[in-house]
Amino acid sequence: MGSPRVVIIGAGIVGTNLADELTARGWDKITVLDQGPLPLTGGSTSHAPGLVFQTNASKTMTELARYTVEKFMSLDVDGEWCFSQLGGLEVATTEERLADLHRKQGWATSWGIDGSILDPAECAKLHPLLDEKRVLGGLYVETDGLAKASRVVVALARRAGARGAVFQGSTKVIGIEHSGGKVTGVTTDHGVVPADIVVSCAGFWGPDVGELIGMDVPLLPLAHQYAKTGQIPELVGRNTELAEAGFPILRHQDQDLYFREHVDRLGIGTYAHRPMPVDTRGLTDSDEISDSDMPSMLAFTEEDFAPSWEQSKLLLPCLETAKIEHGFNGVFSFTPDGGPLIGESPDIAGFWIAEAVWVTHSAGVGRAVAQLLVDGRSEVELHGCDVHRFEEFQLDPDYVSETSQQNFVEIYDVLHPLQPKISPRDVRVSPFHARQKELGAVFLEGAGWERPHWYEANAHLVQQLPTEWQPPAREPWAAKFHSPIAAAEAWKTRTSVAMYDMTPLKRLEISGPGALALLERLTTGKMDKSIGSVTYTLALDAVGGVRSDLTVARLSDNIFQVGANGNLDLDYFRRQAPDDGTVQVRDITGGTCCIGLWGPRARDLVQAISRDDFANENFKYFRSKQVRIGGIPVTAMRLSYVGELGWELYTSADYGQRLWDVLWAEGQKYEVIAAGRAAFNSLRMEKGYRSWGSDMTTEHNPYEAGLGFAVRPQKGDFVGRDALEGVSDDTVTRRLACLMIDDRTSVVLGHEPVFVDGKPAGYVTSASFAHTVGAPIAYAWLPAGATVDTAVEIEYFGRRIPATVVAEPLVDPEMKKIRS
Ligand code: FAD
Ligand code: THG
Repeated sequence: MGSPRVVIIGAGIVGTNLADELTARGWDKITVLDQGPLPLTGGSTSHAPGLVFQTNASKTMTELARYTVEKFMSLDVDGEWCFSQLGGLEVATTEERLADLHRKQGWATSWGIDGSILDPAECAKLHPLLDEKRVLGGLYVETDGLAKASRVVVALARRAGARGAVFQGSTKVIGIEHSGGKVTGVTTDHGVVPADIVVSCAGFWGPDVGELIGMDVPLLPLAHQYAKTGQIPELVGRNTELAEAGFPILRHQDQDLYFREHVDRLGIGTYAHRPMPVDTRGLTDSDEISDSDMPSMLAFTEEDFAPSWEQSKLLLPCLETAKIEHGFNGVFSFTPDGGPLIGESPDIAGFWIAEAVWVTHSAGVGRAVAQLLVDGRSEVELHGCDVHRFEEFQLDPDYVSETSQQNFVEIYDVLHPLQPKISPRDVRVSPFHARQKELGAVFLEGAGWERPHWYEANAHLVQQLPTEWQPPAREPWAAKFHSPIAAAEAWKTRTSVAMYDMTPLKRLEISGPGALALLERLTTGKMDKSIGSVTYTLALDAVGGVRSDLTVARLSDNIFQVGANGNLDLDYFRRQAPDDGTVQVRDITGGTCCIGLWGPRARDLVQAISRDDFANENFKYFRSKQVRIGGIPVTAMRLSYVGELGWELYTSADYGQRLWDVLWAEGQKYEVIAAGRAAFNSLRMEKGYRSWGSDMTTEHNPYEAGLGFAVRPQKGDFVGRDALEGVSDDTVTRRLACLMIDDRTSVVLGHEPVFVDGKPAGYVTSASFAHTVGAPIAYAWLPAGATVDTAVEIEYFGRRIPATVVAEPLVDPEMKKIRS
């Protein structure tokens, strides 16, 4: 048998890392093709200055970077270094940035990277070219440094070559061959190369290669300026030609700048200029490459650099007498959300991409893709990197262009976790949108949907809040994109009744004679139940990691409605469905809509305008029914993510506004309100309900996540079942724990490190003010030993906030309200 034949398109830092990682796993039929000459192909890697700052808000990205450092540290070419661990220094020149560096230092701690906040004198001591007076402080990460990208590709090509991989330059892929929905090889300008698997690592040419096979690759090539100065007297004699640099790599994000040494010169990179989209059709042809002329290097536009040059001189006064000697506009990839793009074509099996990857994450991505191909699963959790995370409209080239340019502009900005997208907006609106606007909804965007976070129409309720419901004032950061109106909306939900727009919740219809069998195989719960049953269940991966949590409603023998978490679920069910026509998987989100009608008075309200029976005996918890409400056909499901009596009311989009209106009109007798996501998120946490993607991912098994109750091994075989044999609540070593903040006022936001006995022990996944109990709470991953009543500390902007592990759920643990 042997290993499959793999063609890798692109011999940049991603393609060579992948070849290395695959051959390390014993795959020996690897061919790496590049249109440019080897080893320097003229792609982005050929001139990358190679700064590696590992710390990122994303745990995954930080882990990919950490592995890259570790791997590159172990490489050399004839004794010459591939990674120089000079340390990384990010300086602050504004109070806002200094605070943000504290927040970032928290992320470093959360993800297991050592970082420290330095005062100006310490910064200047590490990097004496800095003007100490301009700097308020810095974040120093000792393990950051410089990757010598052009040498790494040589080291890796040699190693992979020695293990059998073939590297072939000056060979352009001009077609992808496939038959029967499977890839069979590539066509090049020198003929066909057969393959069982093709991985495009074509960098910013990704969309062009994708087009060969009709696959959307949502990235935008953008130019980014990099310049080298002439000789700097202060650097003369400091660095050898080999070492190149001695000071830490440096970032000055307040001015969108970064710096490194090139022996006795300085290199300056800037993102302060206008976004400059690049059309790959206009680039230098790959067979005419030289050091100064290659497709990824465009002519320097000096006027764009001028303000950055002035700012550089202010931070590094030694530049005042220096000149720019050489500059260029270098090309690399940007994406709508800044993440990389990894995944297999939805249509042609065996065609993969790994693109929009920085040098910083390249080895991590190479390993992840190799693991996906060889083992079917990457050890680093990848949902934020999966190309199928995007909704269909997000693949449109104009959308990709606009949002990727926005990402370029914001690359070093201090961004709040709730920061709203500015454009495009109003891409997807629910049928209730007009009514929501009338009620003064404050919308934030998610997956293109306009989602009310709170309603200004409820402002008057804040004055009516009973004392115990009055929320404490928030410090400015936690107060951003938040309103005390959320407290009033939470109060009304728990004491009266509220309408929540659940339309953006991803909904799939899985139907056909094979639907039941598919769901039985892919989920942890029993699916062969009566019509009208609703099941909360999990989809696991092969090793028992949680790939999603779902609700499955059986609407008829062969029709199931699945409440899901996002496009990855759709992609998964589509791929897993048999291709014999016995199962149809349809995304019904946009054609339908949903109102969550929740609160103690929900039944009274809905019963008043329906002839169907909503009494507890006849409409039990976790059941669904086809009903009519105010004359509108509705699929009602009795469940509630906010943990109250009530229903999710689904109807087709055309009836949506009418359904809202009839509920609203009758609801006036019951003091109904419209409520938004700020309250929603708080209520779901109080009730102990997890949010997939933040609280748990494939990294965690159900027992660790507190979801063991949803696993039914006795039902028979399903994906992940065997892997969980012997695992239980008692065997896990870490757990998602609920924390309550002791001072009852300090709200944290997520990703903060948690300390047990003064040592970093875990991190916050989601957090909110729990209005019903009158205290901020947080969920956090902690060692299993941190049981109820354990005292912990959460670090927030450098401050330690005492908190305590509490028993959950905090609200209605006996399910009295929700089942009444
Ligand atoms: P590339 O190196 O571009 O490789 C893709 C390869 O695919 C190319 O060799 C190309 O010839 C080949 N190819 C494309 N189409 C075909 C085809 N049809 N047939 C055959 N071959 C094909 N990142 C950092 O982490 N730190 C930094 O400090 C940093 N600084 C940067 C500064 C500048 C000025 C620029 C431009 C980028 C910088 N980057 C940095 C980003 C980094 O350089 C890139 O993200 C990275 O090099 C991309 O690697 P890659 O292998 O995906 O792409
Ligand atoms: N509604 C619907 N589908 C969904 C969500 C939703 N799918 C995705 C996401 N949200 C899933 N998350 C949850 C989390 C908890 C519950 C429902 C959806 C829930 N849990 C009960 C509990 O833990 O007590 C389950 C009880 C049981 O299994 O009987 O209700 O919001 N449609």
